[in-house]
Amino acid sequence: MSIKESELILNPDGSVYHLNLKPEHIANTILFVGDQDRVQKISKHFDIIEFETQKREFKTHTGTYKGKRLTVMSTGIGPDNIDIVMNELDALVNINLETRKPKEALTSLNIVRVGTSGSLQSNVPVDSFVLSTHGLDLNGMLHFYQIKNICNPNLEDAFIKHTNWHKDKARPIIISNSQKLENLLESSKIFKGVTATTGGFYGPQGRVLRLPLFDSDMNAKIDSFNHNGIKITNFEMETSVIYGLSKLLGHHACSLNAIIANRPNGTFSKDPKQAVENLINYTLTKLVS
Ligand code: R1P
Repeated sequence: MSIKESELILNPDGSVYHLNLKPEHIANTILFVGDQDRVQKISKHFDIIEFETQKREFKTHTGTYKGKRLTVMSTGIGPDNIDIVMNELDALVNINLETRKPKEALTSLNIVRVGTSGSLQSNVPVDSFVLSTHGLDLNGMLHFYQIKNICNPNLEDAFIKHTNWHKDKARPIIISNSQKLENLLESSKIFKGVTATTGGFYGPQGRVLRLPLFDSDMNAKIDSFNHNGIKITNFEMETSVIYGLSKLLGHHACSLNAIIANRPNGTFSKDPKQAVENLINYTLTKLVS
């Protein structure tokens, strides 16, 4: 059965609807950044840029870095955008866009997020890097898919109990990264931990401007979670859904985070641009090592 035009929407030139990409436009290793201005901050290091496009917040550059073909793409902010990015990227490699049928052989992409993030632990300071061993999904988008095989029920139950997670909110899901990519990207210089992914920046991450929170103790409970040494290190807005959809679709994913804020200490990086530049250099060096 071929996938209907309303379900897999293609532009008149045959590219996928939101990303504006055709299969030949992407490399097997793809760097995700939230900010569209960060795409150029990565591709400026490339030997050549062979392709570039942008539609809405989705900006893509493909080229080579020290001979390795790479794509860098901005996802914009949040889990909802990741649903679009992951499904359309997967369609580019695992669906024949002419017959609109899934291909028989699976192509697995390597996806590395190069993001910014807020630390939840006072000993994970601003300007450090965190590699996300797991994504803790506090958002709920993944519940629209069949996620039974990618969950960690024991760890999730421990988190639900510790935080007294309210039954009316989506059940938190904890999804692991790609061990293969962690092995490639880790080093003794960076922190590792569980990254909590929220569907908002203010209330969902415990920030109060004018609106009171549903549970004002939630950040303190997240900070103090410790299950056999597994702790939640940082907040951001994409990792858990990148991990979840990558696992479901058969791709490899790992998230690297430049810590630009420390929530318990109330501090913010004096030079967040430099922190991001340092993480970009770290990531590119690791990818060709
Ligand atoms: C919020 O300011 C945004 O910054 C973080 C969050 O995940 C969210 O997307 O990441 P990026 O800097 O990669 O966008």
